[in-house]
Parts: sequence; C-alpha cells; structure tokens
Amino acid sequence: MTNHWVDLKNSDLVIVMGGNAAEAHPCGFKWVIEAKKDRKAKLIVVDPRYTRSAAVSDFYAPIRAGSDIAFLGGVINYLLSNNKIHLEYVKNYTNAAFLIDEGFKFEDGLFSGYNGEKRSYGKDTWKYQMGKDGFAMVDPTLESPNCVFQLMKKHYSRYTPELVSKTTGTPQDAFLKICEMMAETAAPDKTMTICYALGWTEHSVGSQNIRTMALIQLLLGNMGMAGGGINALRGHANVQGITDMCLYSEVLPGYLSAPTDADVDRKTYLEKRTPKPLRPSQMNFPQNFPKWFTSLQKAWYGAAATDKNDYGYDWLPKKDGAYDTLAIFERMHQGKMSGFVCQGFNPLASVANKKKVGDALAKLKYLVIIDPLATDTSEFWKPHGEFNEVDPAKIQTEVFRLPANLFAEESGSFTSSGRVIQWHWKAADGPGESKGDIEILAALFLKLKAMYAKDGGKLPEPILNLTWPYRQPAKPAPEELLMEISGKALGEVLDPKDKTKVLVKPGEQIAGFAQLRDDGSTQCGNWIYGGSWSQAGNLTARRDNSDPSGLGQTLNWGFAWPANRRILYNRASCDMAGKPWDPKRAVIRWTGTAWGGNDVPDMRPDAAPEEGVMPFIMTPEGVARLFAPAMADGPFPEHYEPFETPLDRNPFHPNNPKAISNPAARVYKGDMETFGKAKDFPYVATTYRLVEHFHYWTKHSKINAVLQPEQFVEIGEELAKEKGIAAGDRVKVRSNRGFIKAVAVVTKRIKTLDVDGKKVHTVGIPIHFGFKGVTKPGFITNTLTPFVGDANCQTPEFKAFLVNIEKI
Ligand SMILES: Nc1nc2c(c(=O)[nH]1)N[C@H]1C(S)=C(S)[C@@H](COP(=O)(O)OP(=O)(O)OC[C@H]3O[C@@H](n4cnc5c(=O)[nH]c(N)nc54)[C@H](O)[C@@H]3O)O[C@H]1N2
Ligand SMILES: Nc1nc2c(c(=O)[nH]1)N[C@H]1C(S)=C(S)[C@@H](COP(=O)(O)OP(=O)(O)OC[C@H]3O[C@@H](n4cnc5c(=O)[nH]c(N)nc54)[C@H](O)[C@@H]3O)O[C@H]1N2
Ligand SMILES: [Mo]
Repeated sequence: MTNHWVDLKNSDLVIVMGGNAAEAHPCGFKWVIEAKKDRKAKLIVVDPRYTRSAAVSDFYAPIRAGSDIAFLGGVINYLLSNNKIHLEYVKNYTNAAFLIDEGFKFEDGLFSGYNGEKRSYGKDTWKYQMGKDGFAMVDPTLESPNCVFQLMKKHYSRYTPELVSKTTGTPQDAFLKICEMMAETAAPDKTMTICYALGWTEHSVGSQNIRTMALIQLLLGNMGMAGGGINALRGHANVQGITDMCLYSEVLPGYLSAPTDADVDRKTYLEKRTPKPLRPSQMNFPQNFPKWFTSLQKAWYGAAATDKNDYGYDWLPKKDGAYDTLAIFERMHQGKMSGFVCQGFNPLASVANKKKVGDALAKLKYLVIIDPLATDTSEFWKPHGEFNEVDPAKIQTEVFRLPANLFAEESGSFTSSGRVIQWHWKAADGPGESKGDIEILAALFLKLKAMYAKDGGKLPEPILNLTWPYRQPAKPAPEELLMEISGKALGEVLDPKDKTKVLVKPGEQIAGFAQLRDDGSTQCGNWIYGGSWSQAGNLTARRDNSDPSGLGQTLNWGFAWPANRRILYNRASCDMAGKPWDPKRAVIRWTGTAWGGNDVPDMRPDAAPEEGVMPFIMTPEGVARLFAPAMADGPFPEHYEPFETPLDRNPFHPNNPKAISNPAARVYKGDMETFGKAKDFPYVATTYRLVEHFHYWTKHSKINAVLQPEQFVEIGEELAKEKGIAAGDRVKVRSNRGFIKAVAVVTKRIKTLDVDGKKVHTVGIPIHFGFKGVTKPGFITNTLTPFVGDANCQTPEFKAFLVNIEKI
C-alpha cells in the first residue's frame, strides 16, 4: 500500500476492484465502513461475481474476468476527453510533459521493438529525448505530439465506451456511471482509493492492470493524498515482510536488484544501478544505492568483506535466468533440480497445473518440507483415490518432514500491507518435537558450514564467510535478527556537512538509512528497515495509538518503512508552493523553513518549494511515470486477452492474431499446447477465497471444516438452466489440464455477460480444498489452472482460464 489500512477511512470514494476485501481482509475492510459512515464515502465494487464486498457497496458492476485494462483504459479516455483531470498535478508531478523518442510507435497491438521469436521487446525507442544539457526534454504546454500526455491521449482514444462494454461485458451505463463517480475526485480536495489484490495480479497482464489504475490515480491527483494512493491488500499476515526481505529472486533485501552474470564485478554492478538525475534539482534518491548495497554486504560478510575484495561481491549468487515459482517448477519438470526445500509452502495445491507440479516433484532426489502440518505436497507421492492418482513405485523422491512451529509459537515481526512492522510475542511453545523456523535454518546452516570447512569445495567462501554473530549460534534470537536488519555503525559515522561531528559511534544502532555509508563503516540487513531498531530500542514494539492529526497516522505505533513514513509520496499532497491541496486532510506542509505536519515528509526536510524538488524522489526524473519504459510489455498498458480466452480475437486488434494475448508473456515450451480453446472449453473460470478458510491449511481445522466442508463451484442461473444443473448436483469441471468434481451452487450473484457478440458464462471456483485435512477429501483446484504468468513478475494466470462443466 502506498497508504495504510486506517487511512482508508479518509477516502471519499473507495474502489474495490480485483479483490474481495470483505472476505479476504475482513479486519481492514472495517476502515471502508468507517469512511462510509463518517465521510459519507461511496463504495464501488467491480467483480465478475456479486461478492460480500459488493453486498455493502453503493454501486456494483460486473466484469468479465481478465478484461480490467479495457475497463480502466476506458476510464482514462473518459477523464482525458472530458477534461476531468487535476491538471496542475499532472503537469508538475508526472512525466506528462516529457518528450519521447520519435521512433516510438504503437501499431496493431504491438509497441515498437517487438521480437516475436523471443516474445520480448527491444526498448531502443521507449525513451526520453535528451537535451544537450544532459537532461530529459520537456514541453510544459503539453502540446507536442511526442510528449507523454499527447501520446497517452492518442493511445487511450481507442478505448471508447462501446468497445469497453463489448470487451468487458460491463453494461455501458454502469461503466459510464463509474467514470463519472471517479472523475469527481479530480477536484484537489477530493480523493479516491483503490483496494485491489489477486483479481488484478493473477493475470498475464497483472502488473499492467495495476499500472492502469496508477495512471488514473495520477491523472486525478490522488497519489500522496490522505484517502488516496494505490493500495495492494496483501496476502499472508507477513507476506509484505517476506517480499521486503527478498522472497523474489530478482531482488536482494530492500528491493535492491540482484546481480546477474553480466555484472562481472562490483563496479559494473553498482554503475548500472546508480542512476543520474534526469531533470535539474531532483533528489534522485536511488543515487544512494551503493550505500544500501555495501551495508548489506557488511551485514552478511562482516569483517571478511573489505574494499580489497569488493566487500565479498564474488560470493553473492549471480542470476543466470529466471527463478520465480513457475521457473523453478519448470526447471524441476525438466529434471534439472535434485533437491527442493519447501518451507511454509504447499505447491502441489497452490501452484498452477497440479499435474505438472506433481510430475516435477517426482523428478527430485529429495524434498524437504518444513511445516507444522502434513500437507498435500508432503504426500504428493501417495495415492489418494481419484484426487491424487499416482504410482509410488515409480517415484524415487525421498521426502523429509521437519515439523515447524507456527507463528504464534515464535516471537518476531509481521509487516502489514500498510508497511507497518509490528513486533509480536510468542504465545506458547510448539507441540512435540517441533522447532522454530529460525532454529531449523540455523541447524541446516551450521551443518553445511561444518561440511564446507571440513571438505572444502569449489567455492566455500559464501558459506564460510557468512557472519553468525548470535549469542547462541544454534538458536539466534529474533531480537538479534531485527537489530542486524535495522543496522549499526562499525566505524564512526560523520556528519557529511560537518566532518567533526560524529552522528553514530561504532557499535551503535543507526537511526535510519540516511546514516548508511558505502565505505564499509556501516552494516544494515535491509536499508528500508533501517532505524526500526534504533538506539531508542525496538520501535516495532511500540503500541501508542495516539493520533493527534485525526487521520489515523499513529506515528508511534510500530514502525513503517521507509523512515516511519505512513503515506508515500506525501509531498504530492501539497501544491507547488507547499500548501496542502486539501487543508482538512493535510498530510504535510511547507512551514516556511521546513516540511512538517502529520507524517514523515517524503522530501528533503529543508527543500524549499522554490528549489523545485519534485515529489517522486525514487525516480531520477523526480516525477511519476505515466510512460514507463521499465515494463516488459509496453510503456502504456494495453488490453490483451487471457491466454485462455472465450473470444477468438482481441476486440481491440481483431485482425492481428499476434496481439490476442500478452505478446511479451513468457510461455515455456510445451505449455502452449496445454492451453484449451473456447470451442472445447466455453466458460470463463475464476478462482478465489472464502472467508471461512485460509488457503490449504485450515482444512486441517475442525471448526473451519464444519463451516465449509467440501469443494463447490458457483454458476449463474442461465448456465445452470442450459446445462440442466440444479443446486446441490454433483458436477465435473474440466480444463485442458484435468478435472475436478464438486457440488454445484446455483446463484443469482454470477451473471451471464454479453461479450463481443457472445454470451459468456462464468464458473467460480474456491481454492481451499484438497486431499489432506479434515474437510471432505477432494480435488485440488489448481488441477485446472494454466502454467503461464504475468510478463513482468510471472504471477500465474489463476483468475481467468477456460473450463467446461457437466452434471455427473
Ligand atoms: N479468509 C481468507 N482471507 C485471506 C486468504 C484466505 O485464504 N482466506 N488469503 C490471503 C491471501 S494470501 C491473499 S493474496 C489475499 C487475496 O485477496 P483477494 O484477491 O481479495 O482474494 P480472492 O478471493 O482471490 O479475490 C479475488 C476477487 O477477484 C475477483 N476477480 C477474479 N478475476 C477478476 C478480474 O479479472 N477482474 C476483477 N475486477 N475481479 C476479478 C474474484 O471474483 C474475487 O472476488 O487474501 C488474503 N486473505
Ligand atoms: N488457483 C489459485 N491458486 C492460488 C491462488 C489463487 O487465488 N487461485 N492464490 C495464490 C496465493 S496469493 C498464495 S499466497 C498461495 C498460497 O499458497 P501456499 O503458501 O502454498 O499455501 P498455504 O496453505 O498458505 O501454505 C502455507 C503453509 O505454511 C504452513 N505454516 C504456517 N505457519 C508456519 C510457520 O510459522 N512456519 C512454517 N515453516 N510453516 C508454517 C502451513 O501449515 C501451510 O502448510 O496460493 C496461490 N495459489
Ligand atoms: Mo497471497
């Protein structure tokens, strides 16, 4: 979230689209209800199903799964052609005025630079025109045909209400009503917020779904404002924390891009990641990358990391390709992996195409499960009737189960979707022989280290030189880990403005990432968490909920990254002179000598407005990007069909078969053939959660199992009638990859939609069931889903694929 949970109460208009917060985030959703009660805010829900969020909305519109860019692109067109934008904001705080290379084109569904064989784009033309002064060129009048504003206007002029409705199935009047409601928040003192989750991310255009909404929020001037922002409602209680700490293969802790084979040494690596400012006077905050990275190297390798050995740069793994979940299971499926450690992860149930995942696991020599429960994955090799038809005699994988504690049996921290890190205290000891995750990993590490010390090996340094400074090496304390992550001084940290002044003494915890250095005198395990455990102690353990602003900022509750800032880009909540756009909801303001107010300013505290430092300090431009060359599949979002589409064409590019589905999404060899066609699988399927279950583990709990005992699927009345299916009938749902059986729920909540001249029916499938647990043994929903993901971050396309359904 750019904003935070409590801030939802400050909004005038809440959009729930691409998520179902009432069921998946019932505690946080209460702030939406507060906004409705106290501010008379309106709630809009756009979802293929009439959900429990929709049940308390002011306006609901149905949409065909997988068509949100068409809808949101239509909103952009509406805002631009009706002049419903916050012009001063757009002019100054976005790259609307920037001039783009003359060679940049968009034709017939493809951007310039497309290579069909590689399914990827060369980006030579996706760039700014550069002036002789070394800065990007701009046209403040926004009139040049090559400025971002005009290119964007042209790009979205195709998104007419007719074409939007034809593509999404959303009735035109409902679409236009939502456009009008959103447009009202272009007023400087009105805000809209968006709560989204997997209904947007789990698509082959997932990242672009979110970007399209980001463009709308920028056009409306809603970024940085209280009650505004782009708000990803995250999943597991600590999934924000785990992504912050480097769950992804592309990044090191704090989203530092990971080294690749091409980064032959530290200098090459740093040069590529330390940008120069693209406009005069900009903070260009990523120029500090070397400080964050060097401090991370010192946290990992301690005294062994010196300027003589590039601080141990050669010991870091270098990426030679993709290592996201799909890539890992693809490698495993190709027989290229011998072992897999599965900690708090049930991939047989949770990853796309269960058959492929099961076949992949069967090719391993060993599989280690670190989990409190026996999971579907830990028994992938065992026959469970028709739910898991396998022949154990043919599977040689050795499976080890290490019983782990649950989070309530360990102390540590959770980071919420709002980036607030909160300490939690152990409630009870784990049962039996179970051990905490830290203890299990420590045991593995110490054993490996001893083996490397004894036997050597090709490159033992990465393991042998890792620091392990904990009081009990076999059982590092969570407190020690957070202190290490937050960072400390190794030498004296001096004030850069007055070198006689010592800011931090050796051994002291740093107060924040501004104190990090790139000369080895500081260490920090994750720069964005810098200062979370300062000399004042564990700030994540703070529980002071006083809120003088009334905005719910509670600056002394836990610690929000970065720098305890609660609303990102909050400088954009003020006009160029530093005056809040909405004085009643002021986040910060320029006081005449400094930035101050109800949040930690996202700006150099003494940067007077006349200096012209723009609010988006994490870009070298200083402004937000309406045109974003970093995206793999285009600098402007474009509608593409899901890989399994009920249509035989993309209504936006009816004559180009290359532009039906995302042309830059990665498809592995052999997977294209596993995608089904509409003639065999005519219905759109989407998968989702139920409030009564948490993924695949509450099926082990009796109370949850009583509430939702077995797999069902939801269909609309029209489809039920066509297929002769009555409520309570058992049905078989098939995709091109397999089938599941379930009880049919026939509901008014799913409507048949008119799309591109066809009737499109939706089949809704909850995800929670499987063969291990105390719910009725059943099929795994991901038996049905396709093994393809988003072009940028490879999140699987779980939310829009094709099935057929018949009564058993
Ligand atoms: N009770 C409960 N709560 C949970 C979880 C749980 O298992 N149980 N899991 C947690 C986790 S890890 C996560 S990631 C979050 C997920 O939170 P959500 O994403 O809110 O949860 P889903 O149920 O997957 O909801 C997706 C919603 O998107 C809709 N949808 C599907 N396709 C589309 C589409 O193309 N466009 C639009 N606009 N909508 C679409 C679905 O109909 C559904 O209502 O929930 C978290 N909270
Ligand atoms: N079709 C479809 N598939 C989906 C989704 C969807 O919407 N549709 N959603 C996707 C999403 S967003 C997610 S997050 C995944 C979830 O997929 P998984 O993360 O694979 O599913 P969980 O059941 O949450 O698995 C977590 C495991 O962690 C264990 N566990 C709990 N606490 C601890 C602990 O403290 N330590 C250890 N070691 N283990 C612990 C639990 O017992 C459980 O077995 O599913 C994904 N798959
Ligand atoms: Mo998730």
